[in-house]
Formats: sequence, C-alpha cells, structure tokens
Amino acid sequence: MTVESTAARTPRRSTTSGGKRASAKKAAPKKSTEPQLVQLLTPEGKRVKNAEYDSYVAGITADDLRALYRDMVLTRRFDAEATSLQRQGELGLWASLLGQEAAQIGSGRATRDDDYVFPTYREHGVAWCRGVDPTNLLGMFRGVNNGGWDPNSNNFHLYTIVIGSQTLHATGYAMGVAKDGADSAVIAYFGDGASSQGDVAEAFTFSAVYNAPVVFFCQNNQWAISEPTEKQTRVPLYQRAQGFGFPGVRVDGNDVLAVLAVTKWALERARSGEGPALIEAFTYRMGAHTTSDDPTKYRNDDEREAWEAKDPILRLRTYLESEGHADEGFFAELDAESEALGKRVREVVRAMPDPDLMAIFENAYADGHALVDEERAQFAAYQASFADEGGK
Ligand SMILES: Cc1ncc(C[n+]2csc(CCOP(=O)(O)OP(=O)(O)O)c2C)c(N)n1
Repeated sequence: MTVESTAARTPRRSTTSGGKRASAKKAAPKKSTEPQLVQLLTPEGKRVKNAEYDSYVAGITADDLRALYRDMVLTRRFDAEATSLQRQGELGLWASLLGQEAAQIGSGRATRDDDYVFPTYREHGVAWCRGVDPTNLLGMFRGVNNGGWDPNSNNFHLYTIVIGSQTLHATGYAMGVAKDGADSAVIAYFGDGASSQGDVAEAFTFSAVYNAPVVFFCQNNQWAISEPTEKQTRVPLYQRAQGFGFPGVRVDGNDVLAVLAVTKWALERARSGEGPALIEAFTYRMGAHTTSDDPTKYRNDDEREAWEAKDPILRLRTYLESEGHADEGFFAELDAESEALGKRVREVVRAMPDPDLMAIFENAYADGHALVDEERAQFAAYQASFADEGGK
C-alpha cells in the first residue's frame, strides 16, 4: 500500500498466551513512519509496474510521452533563459525550477481546464501546462507589473510569495466549488519549508472538515533556502495527512509518469466528493533558491551530483529511446524549438515597457476604495512636485 489509511491505528500489543511479552527476537513491526515512494520510471529509464497507479496512465500513447518530454525540455530552456536574463540585469530576481520539471509537468498535465491552480512562485512548468505564456511570468521579476496574467483566463492564480498562504486560498476556493455543486477540483502548490507554516495546518484542517475538493501538492525539494527538510519535520511529510484525516502519498517527483498518475488519482477523488489529499513530490532543487542565493554556502556537491543521476528529463529520454518512441529527428526539432523559445523570451523581456507609476493603485479593490483614492491623489501630487523643478 502506498496510500496511508486514514483510520486511526490501534496499537497492537504483542503478547504470548500467558500474557507475557513476546520474545524480543521477533521481527519488529513495520514502523508507520517508514517512507514509501510511488515510482513508474526508474532513474535508469525502466518502466516498473505499480498495481495502484498504473491504471491512471494506462492509455498513455507514444505521442503523449513525447509531449511530456517536450514540455519538460521547453520549460527547462525557458528557466535557463530567465536565469541568464537576471544575470544580465534584465530581471531583478529569478526563482529557478531546475530539477523540478517532472513534478510540475506531471501534476500540471493531470489538471483539467476547469480545475483551479494556486501556485507559489516557482511553478513555471505548471504555468506552461495551464497555457500561460512564459513571457507573462517575467514582468513581476523585472519589476514592471504585479503579476502579469489574468488568473481567471487559465484558472491559474497569480504567484504567491507569502509562504503557504495560497493553501488557505485554495481551500476556501475549493469549499466554494463544492457549494456550487461543480465537479472540478483545486490544486495548491507549496514547498517543504511552507509545510511548517500555520496557514498550511489550518488549510489541512478546514479542507478535511469541509471535505473540500483540494489537492495539496508539496514539492519537497529538500531545501527551504538554507534549511534542510529535517528541520521542518520528524516524519516524512506525506504522513502528516493521516493526522488530519485524509490520505497522503509520496511520489518520485523526478518521474513524470508517476507524478501524472498520482495527481490524476488525487484530482479524480477530489472531484468525486472524496475530499482532500496530500501529495509529496520527492525531488531536488538543483539550482539556487533564487538568483540572490548561493547554495555552495550550505550544501555540498555530492548531494547535487547524486540527484543529477535522477534527472527527470534524462530518464524519460532514455525510456523514449529504448522503446523506439522518439528518433533523432524529434530531438533535433525540439532543440530548434528550444532555441526559438529562448530568443523570443529575450526579445519580449527587453521590450517590456516601464510601467505607469500610477498603475500601482489599480486592482487593489474591484470597485475602488476611498483610502486608495486618497493615496493615489497624494502620490500624484508628489510626482507633480518634481515638475516644478523641471522634472528633475
Ligand atoms: C510567510 C513568509 N515567511 C518567510 C518568507 C521568506 N521565504 C521566502 S522563500 C522561503 C523558503 C521557502 O521554502 P519552501 O517552502 O521549501 O519552497 P522552495 O522555495 O524550496 O520551493 C522563505 C522562508 C516568505 N516569503 N513568507
């Protein structure tokens, strides 16, 4: 079993017929804290069977597999371009997803158009799956807008920097979906560090009690800036769900097929009224936390090298090649497409206009607010005061 039972475990006392404790030589009972991992593709690119989750990817075709590969490659290319643009001074900051492509593409492709997604600030791959143009993700990181896309156009909420808060937004939204009688689901992304936030515990409690159709998708990338996961939890994160009364699953976050299958399972049960689930995608942040961080200060190269061997893109490529699902022509075409994407991103970012300074007052309230009007007037007067000095 990979899904933790939600029923409370009755501690079984091991006794002999005479009421004495059984011999200490007997095998110790399996600890409930022992981590399990759902995997369908090994790091070597071999397909392994899984009785519980195979059915969720049973109909997958060679075309679908190539499409997943393409998604991951283009997302990585876009991410590399954004990192370079930050280094060239074109962006103020960038949070790279390097290494987390399978977790994001697998889960993003499991969502339906009518599902609603609440990301954190690193979900560039999920945004891609939702149809948000990658260049729209960059305005906020360049400092020229406060978001860059209309959340309701793709059911993809704006990036949220306040760690964990979006799990509550997602829960409230999911409670609304249930009240509307809709059969769609909600998915909230967050990190291992965010799991320590009170907001996340509150979201778990409310979603369980109200049986809200929400999937909590935790990308455990092992680090919360410089804090390792062992500083966040004494048990594997997915096991926390049990205490709140819903199932939790740990999936190999570098295995796009397994992530797709597990997320489909969780979204389907949410849509059919079975309530929340927690997915812990076990993965690794290959790059820095953001471009302002230097990971060499707090982690060693061995760890990174060990995770490099589990690269999500390489393992799917090996599988595609070994099954004869993709030829050299496919990879060459994709290389060209990647380069074209990088070029487009560069051009669009450099051409982004500086914002009208008054735009900061827009979108604070749907119908406006007297206080915001006052602040807008004050700021306009402040700006006008420079005009007296010849605009200097
Ligand atoms: C409420 C809050 N506290 C602190 C921060 C500063 N902060 C930004 S990112 C981060 C670490 C988040 O780590 P994790 O949740 O594991 O996500 P990751 O960045 O690894 O994807 C912190 C503490 C914040 N943005 N919001």
